[in-house]
Amino acid sequence: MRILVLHGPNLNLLGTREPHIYGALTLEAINARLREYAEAHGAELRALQSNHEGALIDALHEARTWADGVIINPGGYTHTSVALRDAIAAVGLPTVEVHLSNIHAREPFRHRSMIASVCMGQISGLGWLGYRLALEALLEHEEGA
Ligand code: CA2
Repeated sequence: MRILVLHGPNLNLLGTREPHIYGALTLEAINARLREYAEAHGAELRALQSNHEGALIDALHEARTWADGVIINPGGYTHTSVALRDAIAAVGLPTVEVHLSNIHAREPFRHRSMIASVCMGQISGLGWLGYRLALEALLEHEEGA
């Protein structure tokens, strides 16, 4: 199974500030843990972080040619991007939305996700573990397919 992990804007700053909200791990450390878990389960993982909406959309389009599933933390685009939502829906790959923080326990503008309804599910508030649980969910989903 091949999985695309997409990290949206500002997530390249992980581990450098706001650890009380987003945890102390860097993005590289999260990707390394995920990759290790994927390999132990016979899956291949490709990770990309971008601060640009179009680059995230291009990566989703390209994933149609090689990926079996997508894990996405769209960062701030979660709450604003119809274009990202359309791309996820158009590509049609099983997709899990992940947030490090609990978006439902934060400011009201974070409570709405534009992409949740086109995803298999949403994991929010469990820190880096959310990514691993998303991976587990995609592996299970593939097995049941
Ligand atoms: O909780 C999450 O994972 C979010 O997707 C993170 C986004 C935020 O806009 C969403 O509402 C929830 C923000 C990412 C910012 O990442 C930073 C990391 C370290 C330092 C500063 C920002």
